[in-house]
Amino acid sequence: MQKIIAANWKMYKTRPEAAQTAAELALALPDGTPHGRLVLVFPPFTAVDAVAEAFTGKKNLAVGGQNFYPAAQGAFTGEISTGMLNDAGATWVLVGHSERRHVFSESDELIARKTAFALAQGFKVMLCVGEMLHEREAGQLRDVLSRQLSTALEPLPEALRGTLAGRLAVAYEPVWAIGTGKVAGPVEVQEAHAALRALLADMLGETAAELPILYGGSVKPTNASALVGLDNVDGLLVGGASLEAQSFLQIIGS
Ligand code: G2H
Repeated sequence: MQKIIAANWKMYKTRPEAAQTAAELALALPDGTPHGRLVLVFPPFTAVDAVAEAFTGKKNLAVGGQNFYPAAQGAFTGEISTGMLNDAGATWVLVGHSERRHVFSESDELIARKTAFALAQGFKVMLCVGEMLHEREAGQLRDVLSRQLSTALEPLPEALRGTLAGRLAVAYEPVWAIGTGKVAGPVEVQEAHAALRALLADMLGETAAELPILYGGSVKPTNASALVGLDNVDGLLVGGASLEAQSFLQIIGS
């Protein structure tokens, strides 16, 4: 399975700043990526086209949208459609990021609609899941992951389920480790990733083995190698440490 190293630029970078960082990444990766990894960048909407342009013709570099509304078009002020993201050059979307769940109150039900809609529109989906600190401390890790995965994946029509290999990745991001500098330890990460793999197998059968499960939450150049070397860790989703090209390149090569 191809490992994925993804950058979530959140609400950082103007269009020129994003274009500059994307150009630095493209220049540093002229003949593909280390170990044939897929490198994804999720810029702010205003920079999706600029990053896509910088990545044109580059092997294993792709662009995604951080958010969208699950309708073709309509009176949804402030929202963006998958068609618009497609126009701008995006091929992936993030769904269920903890900041969408907790800052913008996105429900499991909306996340399920977004997952099905994006897949039906031909997008590749990175579905983010993860527990809050009080849930982990209450021993609810598996229940939370199970609820988040099953509400998003079980309603998928049979026709879509057969197409998920190469089109669905899961990112495990423990909420207590996001942007806090706290990284989940190897035992905690392996426990969660093994649980996710087993839950995916229950829901999707053999396809589960083909779905990358990424770790996200305070990934840095100094901890990336250890994280990506763990069982069932098939890549990394990186926020703060992806904003500088050199730092992200170190993580890509880790
Ligand atoms: C988690 C992560 C990227 P950071 O949100 O999605 O951000 O690496 O800054 O914790």
